[in-house]
Amino acid sequence: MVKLTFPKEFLNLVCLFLTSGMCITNLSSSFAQLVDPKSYVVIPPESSESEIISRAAGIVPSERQLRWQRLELTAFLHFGVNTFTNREWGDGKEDPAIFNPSELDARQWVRTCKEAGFKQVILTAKHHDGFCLWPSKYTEHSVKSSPWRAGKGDVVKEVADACHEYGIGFGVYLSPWDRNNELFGTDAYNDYFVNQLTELLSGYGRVDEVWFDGANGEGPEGKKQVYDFNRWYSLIRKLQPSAVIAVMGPDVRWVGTESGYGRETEWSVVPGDELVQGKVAASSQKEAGFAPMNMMDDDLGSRSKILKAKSLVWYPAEIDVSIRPGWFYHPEENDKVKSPDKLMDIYFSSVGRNGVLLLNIPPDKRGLLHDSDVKALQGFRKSLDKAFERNLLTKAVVKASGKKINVLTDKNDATSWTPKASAGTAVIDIKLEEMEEFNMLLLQEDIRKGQRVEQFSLEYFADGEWKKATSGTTVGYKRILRFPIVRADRLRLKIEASRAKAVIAEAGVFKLKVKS
Ligand code: FUL
Repeated sequence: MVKLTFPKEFLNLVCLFLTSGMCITNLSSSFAQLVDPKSYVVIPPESSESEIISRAAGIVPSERQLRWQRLELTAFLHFGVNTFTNREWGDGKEDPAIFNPSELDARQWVRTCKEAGFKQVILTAKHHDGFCLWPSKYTEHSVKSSPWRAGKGDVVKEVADACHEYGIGFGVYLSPWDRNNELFGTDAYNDYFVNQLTELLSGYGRVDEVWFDGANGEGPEGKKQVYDFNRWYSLIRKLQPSAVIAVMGPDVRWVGTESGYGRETEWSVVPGDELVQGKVAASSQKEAGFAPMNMMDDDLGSRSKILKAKSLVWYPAEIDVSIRPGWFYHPEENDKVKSPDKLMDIYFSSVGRNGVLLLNIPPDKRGLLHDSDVKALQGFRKSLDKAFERNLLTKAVVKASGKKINVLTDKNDATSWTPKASAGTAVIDIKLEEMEEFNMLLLQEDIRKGQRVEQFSLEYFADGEWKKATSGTTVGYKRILRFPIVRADRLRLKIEASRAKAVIAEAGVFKLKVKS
């Protein structure tokens, strides 16, 4: 059973500002360093519902959050001593001699991910076992004590170089929990951790994401570690200012499940107390036996939730899931790799629900992505391209209040349409070139203006009347809805409720081939 500790300093820091009622412009520079002022607002006591809603509608992502959201597909690479012991969690007692991949090729990992459409890769530089995939100066428990490349190898460097060569983002997972290091459970461990972070963030070029998980177990003799999160965050902002800090961090929120299925209603603007890291730790994986967790509240940011909040923050959801049952490679799972159809379903339920997908593809003992995983990724890419091949709106006449709108199909999420009337509601009329069958709707808000849409629907005209094809609540960066196939040439897209004027960047209607 893993005991959890709470990062008190960060919690105190957040609480100080959340409860102080301070106006955002008065925030101290240390807090502003963590959370961009335009991504956070304190709600003055006695605010009316409409004041709170309008403040919520005005919160926008930081530049680093916007870049991250636009990636849509990111990949996780779990690799380390567990790959060689066939375990999910190592105990830190592994002999480094077991780490000896015979054909390690980080370019194959990165190329495969890139060809499948993944825009960023995150490597487990150190998992809970404490074994470092780079030759850290601060421990002997690393690749330098292994026979691999005669102790001269550096997996972090090979992956970072490959990402930079192929032009995709690079991120590191550094486990705060360390079952090898004897300092764990003492103040000196925070220095050790800072030293390791410094190596990773200054020796490998640009780093785009730093991922801290919520697991925090016991150290030697039951010692508990109080993590100095605040110091770590400041260091990351200093050394890699454009990197997002995810999960136990202020930029990216763990969605709350490892199943790959996000919420139907997913707000990126949530109460500030979602930033309190103890909450994340409490719902994180607590034992090595891997079982997908499901600890999701219904929704975090709808009116009923934000009307009670003392502050609001842009804190978007990342959805992590493994392509296999486990996070690390196990040969007996080669026939349990998720199929392209399953990956498509996950895509629709993560990227299509205002999230970023973080799909884990673990390299095998050779140091290569296994053929079963490569094939699944290739099939996924093919299905994805096919699904979005033909947007029926591209050749349609799309109008609102009698005026043509052209920006919704320009494949540019930085151009947008907004209704003239100040009310949140709007109707977009669509006339297709000819009668068509369709079963999928895609919508995108221009989140640089905030997340606003609360209710929308798509209707089609058939048998002399308007009928509902589908409806939903939130849109956010991207929303995709599948529905039973219908046939029509007239459609209308209704924005039925919005926190302020909707700002729609993209829209699409497609026919998705569904296997019978
Ligand atoms: C969890 C870890 O305990 C798992 O091993 C895995 O790394 C997952 C992504 O995060 O907290």
